[in-house]
Order: sequence, then C-alpha cells, then structure tokens
Amino acid sequence: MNQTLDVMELKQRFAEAGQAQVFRFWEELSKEERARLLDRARQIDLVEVDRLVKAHVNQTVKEQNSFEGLEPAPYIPFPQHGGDAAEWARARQAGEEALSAGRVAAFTVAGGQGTRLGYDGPKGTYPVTPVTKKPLFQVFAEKIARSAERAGAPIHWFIMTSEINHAATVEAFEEAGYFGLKEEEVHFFPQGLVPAVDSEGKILLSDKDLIAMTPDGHGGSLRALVRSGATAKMTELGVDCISYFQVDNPLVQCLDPLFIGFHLLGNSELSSKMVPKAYPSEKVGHFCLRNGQHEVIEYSDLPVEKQEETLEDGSLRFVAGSVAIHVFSRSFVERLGGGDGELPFHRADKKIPFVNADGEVEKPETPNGIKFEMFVFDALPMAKNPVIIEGDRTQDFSPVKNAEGIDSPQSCAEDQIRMFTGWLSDAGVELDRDESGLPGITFEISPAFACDRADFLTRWAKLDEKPDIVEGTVIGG
Ligand code: UD2
Repeated sequence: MNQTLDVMELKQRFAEAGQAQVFRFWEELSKEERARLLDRARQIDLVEVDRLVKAHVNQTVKEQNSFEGLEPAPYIPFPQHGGDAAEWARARQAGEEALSAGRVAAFTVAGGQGTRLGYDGPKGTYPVTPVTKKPLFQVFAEKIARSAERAGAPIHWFIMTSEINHAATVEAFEEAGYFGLKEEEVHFFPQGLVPAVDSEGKILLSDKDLIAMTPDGHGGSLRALVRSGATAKMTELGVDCISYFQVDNPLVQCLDPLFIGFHLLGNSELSSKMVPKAYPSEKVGHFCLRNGQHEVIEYSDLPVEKQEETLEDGSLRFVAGSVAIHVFSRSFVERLGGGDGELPFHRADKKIPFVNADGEVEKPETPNGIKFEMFVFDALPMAKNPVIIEGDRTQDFSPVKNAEGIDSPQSCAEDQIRMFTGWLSDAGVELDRDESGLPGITFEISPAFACDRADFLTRWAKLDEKPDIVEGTVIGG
C-alpha cells in the first residue's frame, strides 16, 4: 500500500474493507505506538486480504479436489534404472559449463520458524554435522565455496529470511566471517508478510499497536526475489539459473552440475529433483500429472488410497516425492514474481495470540486464527518444459525438522555418516557396517574438502597421505 497515505485516508480504507478494528485502540496509543501501527498498516495489501478472506474464510463449501485421471508425473531415471547414460553425461557437462560461466546462483529459503524443532534462533544456525557440529549455514557455505573452486568462477548465494529472523541471520554470518565466503557474494532479503485473520476474516491484532503478520510461505520467495532487487542483481551478474534448496537439509547438493545441466538441456523454466518415497505416507509432495499438467500434490491433500496405490510389481505408483530441490530460470521467477501468474495461497489454522475487545492479550489453547501461505511448487503448472530428474535420497535429502525421531538431528547425523561411509567404500576403504549402514564410529568429511561423491573420489585419490578413519576423524579439516 502507498507509503504516503495520510492517517485519515488509511483508516478510511481499512473501514471500507471491513477492517476498522485494526484502529480500535487508536485513541489510547502514544505517538510511537501510532507510528508502529501505521507503518504495518501501510504494508498491507487490502485487496489481497479481501481476496484471501473471500476464497478461504467466507467460503463455506470446500471445493472438492478431483483426483480423477491423476497420473504420476514422468521423470528422467538414473542410467542404472533405465536412463540414457549418454544423456546424463551430456547433462553433467552442460551443468559444469554453466557453473564455470558464472550463470548459476545458489538460493536458500530460510524464512521459516523451526517451531517443530523447538529451536529459537534462525534454523540455519542449528548445529548438524556429526563431529564438529557445524551449523547448517556453514555446511552450505562450504559446499558453495567448494563448487565455486571447482568451477573456477564465483558463485553468489541468495538467502531469503523473514522479519522474525532477518537481523539474527545477518548477525550470525557477520560473527562467523561469512563462513569464509566473500561478504559481497552473499545476499539476504526478507520475505513478505500477510496479516493473519480470525474466523470472520477480520485482521488480528497481536497487541494494541501491532497487527498480527505471518510470513507468506516459501512460495513468497518468487515475489520477494523480484521485489528485493535480487533478480535485478542476478541479471547484472549474468546469472540465469537459480539453484533452490531449503535451509533444513544439509545433505543437499547445493549446486549439482547434473541437475543444472538437465534443466538447461531441457530448456526448462522449473526443474525438480524427485526421490522415491521411503514409505507410502512419507510427508513429502507428490509429482503428478493432472489433465496433462505437472503439479505437486502435498501429502496432506492426496487421498491415502492414492498415496498407497501400487503397480503390478508391488512398487508404489505415486512414488516420486518432492524434496524441495529445484532449479528455476531467472526469467520465470521474474515473470511470476513480477505479478504475471500468481501463486495460490493455502490456509493454515493456527494458535495466534491476539488482543481481545477489552485490550487484553489472549494466548489461545486451540487454533483461533488463519494464516495464509504460498508454496513454491505451485509454480510448476505455470512452468514451460518442466523437467523432473531422479535423485538419490542418500546423497541429497535428510532434513532436520523434529527434535526427535524421523527427520531429527540424530537421524540426519546418521545419514551424513552413512553417506560418508558409502563414499569411502566407493574409494575402496571399507569400514565395518551394521545392517543400517552405520560404521559404529562418528566421523565426518568436510564439505570444504568435497561437496559431493564425485568430488570426494577425485580428491581422495589425490591425497598423498590418507588418514585413518577412526572415532572423531574429520577428513578435510
Ligand atoms: C516441505 C514440503 C514437502 C517436502 C518437504 C521436504 C511444503 C508445504 N511441503 O515440507 O512437500 O518437500 O518440505 O523437506 O512446503 N520457509 C520459508 N518461509 C516460509 C515458510 C517456510 O522460507 O514462510 C522455508 C523454511 O525455512 C524451510 C522450507 O521453507 O527451509 C520448508 O518449510 P517447512 O518446514 O514449512 O516445510 P515442510 O517440512 O512442511
């Protein structure tokens, strides 16, 4: 909304939109408090809020999602699973050339709150490696630096934060000397915020002078990339490919030449990596074709029968899980983020502290409010030539989401050790392993030494003195 709107006009607009309650305590507020409220109110797009309320709050009959004719989306399989080895080799070369030409930037969405993990700071500062406990941001920074070293060209890193963690994120980088990266090659920008509403569609106040706002989801990254000037910066740098990954997944190959190559050879606007689901109800999106169009259907939206459906050989029919690893073409982000083709919003019912009519702050025990989020994979149906390639979970995906159990710090550390043990085995160094593939010792391979399996094999072969792999070994310092 216009930053110069005067107070009267602003209040009037909110009143006309049925949101006059936002200024309910105006008369009681101090000068500073009024300024804070006005500042927030000016950021709100009332037309968007009205559209969201009409579509997601007032609508009493839930639109029935039709899954008729739903097909699994095709993907490019690994050569060992029937893919064309020559095509995979061409893709690697194309990706390596693009990286060497400086055409690729890394992009991390890190605006989430990490509530499930029960961690207070920005999630990227959470320690994850098995021995040295490097935080997620350091793991990515070292992989990016190593990829740049291999490519012989700088690789810029864009990080989307949210208002809640922006300052703390930048501070963490400053304190850590940008984890060895050049400050001018790391770019932060906050994502957008959307007001939360009550069950009547009224914008909630979390204090008398504070509108309850929540981040607009990782799908908000497309417009934030454009609005923050990040895509303009990319144009200036000659970057036309954006390698997208989530902050919670330290296994991810941040800049996989193979994946980037397939994206470029396919002239794709949006490419995705799939991994076969580990079990039918795994909490990942499903790559599908609906009426011939590519789409990711979230686990919570796909009926259980579909999640469990099998082929004649007993394998899962909807096997391709989305693990949030993508390559975007910059022009596609500019088109969508610039407003040409909007991502839909999804509704989430949450417990949102609010000020009641008497001016008291209430902390509800049950969901009282509605927040709205966009999902980045909803861009898929709008992309030209989408490409999906097979990925290997053991080399690309082990997120830290929960404090314990599945997708926890422990399961992630174990997956890292399994991956490193596999790399060593490929290099001819066998460690005794239990049935789950764990060697019974804790060790790690620094991402600064090798950012992926192929990199490790090359560098290990060149090591004059190979270290013994024992408890606490860190290969590559
Ligand atoms: C996401 C995907 C799921 C699967 C899984 C893989 C959705 C709805 N589902 O599940 O299909 O791919 O990841 O791990 O996305 N984030 C922001 N801003 C926001 C919200 C989230 O930057 O407003 C970031 C967050 O910091 C994290 C990522 O997006 O890096 C994923 O967020 P999540 O934890 O909400 O996603 P999750 O686990 O429900």
